[in-house]
Amino acid sequence: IPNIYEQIIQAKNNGQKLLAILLDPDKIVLENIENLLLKINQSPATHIFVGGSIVQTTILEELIAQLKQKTNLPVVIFPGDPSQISPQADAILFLSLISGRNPDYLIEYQVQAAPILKKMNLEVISTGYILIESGNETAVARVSKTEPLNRENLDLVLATSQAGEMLGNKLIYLEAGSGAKKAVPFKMIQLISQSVKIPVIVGGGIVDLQGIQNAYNAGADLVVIGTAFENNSRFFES
Ligand code: 1GP
Repeated sequence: IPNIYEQIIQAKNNGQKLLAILLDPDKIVLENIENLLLKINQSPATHIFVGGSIVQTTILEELIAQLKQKTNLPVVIFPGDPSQISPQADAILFLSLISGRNPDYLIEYQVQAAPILKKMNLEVISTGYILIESGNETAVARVSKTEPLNRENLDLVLATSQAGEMLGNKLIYLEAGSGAKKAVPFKMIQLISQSVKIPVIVGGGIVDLQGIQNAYNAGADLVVIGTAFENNSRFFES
């Protein structure tokens, strides 16, 4: 079976668009998990991302175990920090927050995580993670203590994405931040997806099906939906 990154590349080559539901372990009530799993299985999602800026609960392992048992979707860790690594998942986005200038999120956490990941079978997918200004302060900006890139400054986002690709990242993630007021601009997605060869993930502040479609039309290969599905498990039925 092809690994998760190979599947993403194959989908990109075939023009097939991907969709990830982001589950924040802090916001999941395990008692309601059956209903959640049902909604996920009925949804068009192709991936489940698990993680958050700060995860305080201990349900991470139980949540991933349930997801692995009761869905067929690949479970990908989208970590806020090295405490969110679990050997039960299929892969991890090995993020470097390249829009910011906080060394902890550029290299320190990666140094801490590397020996842990070496002992596991998790597929490691290096990802250039780029935070875009979104009209409100999001948890990523607050927790990482970094400034998002100006949403008008296409040149800087472009140079950052290109640098991310040249550094060997396998994915570029354009992130407006969870609960963003404004999603990543159409023109920005268009420019970046035309300018780098690697797949582009887009997320943050997408609240309806049209928003997902717009991101795809602009060239996004994978769209991430967190808050909208969290608030309404029938989101994909609308
Ligand atoms: C956050 O991109 C994801 O990392 C999803 O954001 O919660 O706004 O959908 P939302």
